[in-house]
Amino acid sequence: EVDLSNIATLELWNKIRKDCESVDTSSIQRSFVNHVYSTLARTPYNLDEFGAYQAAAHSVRDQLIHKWISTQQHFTRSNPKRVYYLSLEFLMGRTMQNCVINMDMEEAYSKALREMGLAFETLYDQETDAALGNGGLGRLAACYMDSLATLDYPALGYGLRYTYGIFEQRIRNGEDQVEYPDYWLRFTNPWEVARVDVAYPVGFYGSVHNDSAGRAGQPGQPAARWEPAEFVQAVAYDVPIPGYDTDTVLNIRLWSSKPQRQFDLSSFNDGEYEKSVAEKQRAENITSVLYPNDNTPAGKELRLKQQYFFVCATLQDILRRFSKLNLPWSELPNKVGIQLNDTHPSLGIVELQRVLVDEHGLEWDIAWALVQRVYAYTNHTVLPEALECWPVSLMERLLPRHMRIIFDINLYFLRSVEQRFPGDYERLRRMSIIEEGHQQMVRMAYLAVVGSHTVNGVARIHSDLVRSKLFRDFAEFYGDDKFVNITNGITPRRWLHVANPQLSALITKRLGSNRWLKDLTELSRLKAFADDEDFQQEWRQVKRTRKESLAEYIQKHVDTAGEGPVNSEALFDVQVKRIHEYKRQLMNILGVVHRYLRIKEASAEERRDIVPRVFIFGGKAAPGYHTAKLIIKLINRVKNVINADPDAELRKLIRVVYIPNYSVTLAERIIPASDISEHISTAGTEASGTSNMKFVLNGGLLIGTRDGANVEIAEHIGGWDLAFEFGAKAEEVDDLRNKVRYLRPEIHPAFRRVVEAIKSGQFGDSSPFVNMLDRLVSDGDYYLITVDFPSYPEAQERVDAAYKDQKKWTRMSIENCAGMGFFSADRSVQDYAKKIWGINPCPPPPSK
Ligand code: T68
Repeated sequence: EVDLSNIATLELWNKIRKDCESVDTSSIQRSFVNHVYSTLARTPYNLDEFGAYQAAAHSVRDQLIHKWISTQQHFTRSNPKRVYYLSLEFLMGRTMQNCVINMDMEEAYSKALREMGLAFETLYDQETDAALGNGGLGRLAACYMDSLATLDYPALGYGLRYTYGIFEQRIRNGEDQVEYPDYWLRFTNPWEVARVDVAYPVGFYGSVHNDSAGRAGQPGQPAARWEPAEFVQAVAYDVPIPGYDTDTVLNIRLWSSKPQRQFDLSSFNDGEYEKSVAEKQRAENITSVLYPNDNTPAGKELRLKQQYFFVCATLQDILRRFSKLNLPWSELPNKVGIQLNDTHPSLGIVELQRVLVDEHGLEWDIAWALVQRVYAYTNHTVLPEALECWPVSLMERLLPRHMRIIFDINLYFLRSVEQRFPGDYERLRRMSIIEEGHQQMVRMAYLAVVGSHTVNGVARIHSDLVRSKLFRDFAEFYGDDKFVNITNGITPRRWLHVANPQLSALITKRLGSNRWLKDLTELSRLKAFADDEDFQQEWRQVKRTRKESLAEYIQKHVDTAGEGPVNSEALFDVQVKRIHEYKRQLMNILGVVHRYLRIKEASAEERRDIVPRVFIFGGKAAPGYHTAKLIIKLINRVKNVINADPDAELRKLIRVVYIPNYSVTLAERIIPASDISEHISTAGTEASGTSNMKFVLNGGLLIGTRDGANVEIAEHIGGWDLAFEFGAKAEEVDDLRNKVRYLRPEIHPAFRRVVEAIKSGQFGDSSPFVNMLDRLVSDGDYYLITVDFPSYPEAQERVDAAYKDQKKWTRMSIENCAGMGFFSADRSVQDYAKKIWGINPCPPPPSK
């Protein structure tokens, strides 16, 4: 222990710390040089760009950690109610640039390093993405942490520190996805702080011992003792998250699994060396890899282990913090709010009940009332196949005590339902947390609903479906108030200021300040300039610059088989997102074929009228999702044929690009370069979408269905006149599905022609695709591609027409951007804070 009783000693500490926090030029230079020598053991003579990045990163990290410690101390002293955001995914992307911008140190670093012969900005590209997420759900968690920090909320993120993030995608033979491991920690990660001092045991398997009355798990006498058969350690790694223009730095705590002991000494001494090491392997397996499925549950034992490992460690951490306050348990919901990012962490509900009842001796009902007041659940999908269910048999083996608790939760719950609806057994069957069948299953979404005080969807249309369809019986039982909407949002710092500095600067110049970065509704003032000629020109110039830069990236990094550079004068049409049947990339590529066939047969005169287009695709398919991989193959086949068409004039009018390994960092390059982006899911299937917001914020227009957040985006920008809408409405979908399935309506000739062209072998051997295409025209068109197809090319024609009038197009682009204020993640987290968490900002005291 440091002896701080002497005032002089304390003052010395404070003075030195103040020095360390200084970010004047010479302090930055000192810190940088110090890291080059003592962290990296290098010198200016052997320092490459990556080394320079590492030294700079360590120097920035030092700054971050000071503010982070101050924030955490401030929270501890102020002791507000905190919210814990539990997510199995955080899709962070890169950190350094975001960090120096949020902390307002970019210029200082730039200047300091320039004097030393280094261009700070070029070092950003050396950083590997932290890609511990699949798609929208993981990126949403990252955006929310940025906003929570910016608004000084007392929040803490919890997640898993996977050794391997989302796989790296490469395209083999110019057409097929192959997956490579993403070993992102190869060169260590400067943005985390290993907390070997923060570790908890986590148990699995084993048996449950009845209490003395021999009625463990029985109503009225539920306490029992669980004796796990296997233990691992959860070790904390902390990731500091700086807010923008504030001293608040929040924390994301990621758990890594380690063995209880390095190896089993007794087997070691018995000469069983391999066995002694195997235990270490088994433990480390738990957080080894992120499951690469989006909108489909994995159903694997290891995934369930991950989920329990996560909530068990997290709750020990949260309850340890609470216990330091010496408050009665009744205070728990006044100090702790837990947000479940989908059902993935919903075992936390059961775990908290278990800890309260079995370990702290609370009565069942008292404990359960507390649990329900602590938890809230965000639903991200209504697709039935995407809802998590676990076999009771698996749960019983891995978590025997939890399984009994779930049965009890269900029993009490169904009794209360029966009281309201006596004798309605059909209702009990529908609402049971346990699904009966040849294999009993635990419905995690129902567990999450029953164990939470509030359930939210992520866009208005989605929340309506959650209330009226997915959880209809529950809304009837609990009342509508339990089900709320919080429309998703994105952080304008990363998605405009960092990703598109050119547009950010233009907006700031025109608005006269950068206040919009903290209050995005300020953008509405741009509307006044939508027709301003000078402004329009500058606006177009930014888009041109970004398109040229993307064209350059494609030329350098995407295998274009000698096709030459893409024409950055063409209209850039982008669809980048996870590949899924409901997102209908298949419809997009069929539309591309349709356009290609039309151009092929067009006369020279007709061709003069055609707007040149570059179709840009990107996205990963879950490795086990056959149809998604087939769609990637088809896109690439079509691409290869179109781009190699012997008709050079045609090639000027249409071009297809598949950008491999779509990621946060690639999104930051691609999104600012888009003229039009595609959000074309079957109405009622995309919960929200968040890239749609990113595209529009960057002045891109939308082509889309009335689905997810598209609906609200259209409202906020001033109606569907400012975007390109087509397709069936959500209310029509059920009926259309029945029609397609049973009555087989006439298939549109244009669609038939496209399918015939593919089947004829025009895009190579068609045998891999025949099944997929035949299903569409028989009874397998679940996502209604044949139904929406005729109106899709028609909407694309409206896009072309609008693009020809560049003044009109630019006005639309400006008005689109001006309407995006509502879609800031700042607004979303404020909604959560008010409607769900009941927490207030806890800003740091002004620094002396
Ligand atoms: C997405 N969901 C929604 N899931 O599809 C999207 N799933 O509409 C929405 O905007 C976004 O969430 C944010 O609310 C996902 O991204 C997953 O990635 C996922 C991961 C594991 C298991 C299931």
